Amino acid sequence: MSIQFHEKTLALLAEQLAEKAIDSTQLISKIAQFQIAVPSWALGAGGTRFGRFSIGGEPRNLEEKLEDIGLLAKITKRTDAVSLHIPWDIPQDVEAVKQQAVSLGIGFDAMNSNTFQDYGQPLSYKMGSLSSADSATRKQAIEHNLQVIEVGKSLGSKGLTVWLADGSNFPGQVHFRKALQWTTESLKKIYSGMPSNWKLLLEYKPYEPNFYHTVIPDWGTSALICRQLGERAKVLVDLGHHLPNTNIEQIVATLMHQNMLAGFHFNDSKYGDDDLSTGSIKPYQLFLIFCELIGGSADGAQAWDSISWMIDASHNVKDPMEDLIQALEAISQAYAKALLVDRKKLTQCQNDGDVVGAQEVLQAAFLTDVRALVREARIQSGGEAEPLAFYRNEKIREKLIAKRGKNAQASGL
Ligand code: AFD
Ligand code: MN
Ligand code: MN
Repeated sequence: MSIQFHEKTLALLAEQLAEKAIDSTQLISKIAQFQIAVPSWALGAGGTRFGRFSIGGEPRNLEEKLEDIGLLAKITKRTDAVSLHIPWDIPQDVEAVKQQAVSLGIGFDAMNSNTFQDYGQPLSYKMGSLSSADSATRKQAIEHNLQVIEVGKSLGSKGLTVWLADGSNFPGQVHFRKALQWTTESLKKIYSGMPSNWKLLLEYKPYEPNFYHTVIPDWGTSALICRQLGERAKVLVDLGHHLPNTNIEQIVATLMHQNMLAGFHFNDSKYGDDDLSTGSIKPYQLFLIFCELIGGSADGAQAWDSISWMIDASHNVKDPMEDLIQALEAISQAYAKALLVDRKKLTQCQNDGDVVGAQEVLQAAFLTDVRALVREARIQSGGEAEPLAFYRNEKIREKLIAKRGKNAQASGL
C-alpha cells in the first residue's frame, strides 16, 4: 500500500470517527503504547506428536531468539519483551544477554518454568511434579521453580508463570484431593520464594498432556489456589485452554471483577490447545475479550497496567516470524476495535433491555476497519507500514537460512 493511500484511508476513518466524537489521535497513541510479549519458544517451528516440519534458519540459541524478537520489535513496534522458558533459555552469560536485549529494545516478561518434561533432572516428572505423590519429586520441582525465579531476577523479569501438566490418564491413578493439596503446598513454597515485586501467573488447562484429569483444569481451580497463595498470585488465561464454546470473555470479566486476572497467553483454536495464530479463527471472541478488558479497567475493576500480555502459540506450517507478525496485528486490531465501543450507549441498551441495540453497538465497533489506525501507530513509532510485506520483500527467512542453516532448530517445544 502506498503511503498516500494510507493517508487517504486514515483521513477518511478519522473523519468517520470524529462524527462520533472519537479522537483518532488519542486512539493511535493508545494502540502505539500497547505492547505484547513474545514467547521465546515461538520463534522456531512447533510440532505435534505426529511430527515437526523445520522451517530452516530457526534460532539455535537464546542469542538468536533475541535477534529474531528484536527484528519483530523493530518492524512491528508491537512487542517490547520476551518471555523465557527455563531450562530451554538458561543464559550462559547474563550480562551479555542483558546488553543484547537492551540494544534490541526488549525487556524480560514473565519467566516460564518447566516441570512437564524430563531433561536430565534426578527424578522424573512422568507421574507429576508439584502434585507428585513422591515428596522428593515435589521438592525437586519446587527447587526448579525457585531457580527459574533466580534467573529471572538476574535479567529483570518480575513474574513467574506456572503451567502444570500434572494430572492423570485413568480413573484411580491419582487422588484428586491429595494432588490438589500437594500442588497448593508446593506453590506456597514457590510464592514465598518470589521477590515482593513479582507476581505469580497460575495457568490452567482442561486436558493435555493428561487426558483424564489435570490438577489445575479451569479458572476456578486456579483462582481457588491463588487465593491461598497471596495477592500477587493471579490467574493466567491462555485462550487455547478451554473446552470448545467456553465463554472466555465471561471468564475474563469474572476474574477482573475479583481483581484476579494475571494476564493472557494469546492464540486461537478451533478444538483445543491448537496454538493457532491469534485472531485467525475467532476474531469476534478476541474483540469481546478486549471489550471486557477495556470496560473492566475503565470501571476500576482491575487496573490495565496490572495485566500481562503475551502470545503463546506454536506454528507447525507457518513461518514463525510471519505468524507472530499476524498475531501482533490481530491483537492490536481487536484492541483498537474495542476502544470504539460506545459504552455509554451499550449500558443504556442493557438497562433498557434493548438486545438488538446492544448488538448494534458492539458490531458497529467490530465491523469498523481499524487497520489504518494500527498502521499509523506503527509508522509514528518508526515501524514498517506493512511488516509482513517488508519481511518478505527483504527475504529475511532466506537470509536467516543462509546464516543459520537449513535445518537449524530452536531448542524447546
Ligand atoms: C504449552 C502449554 C501452556 C504453556 C506453554 C509454555 O499448553 O500453554 O503456557 O506450553 O510452557 O502450550
Ligand atoms: Mn500458555
Ligand atoms: Mn498451551
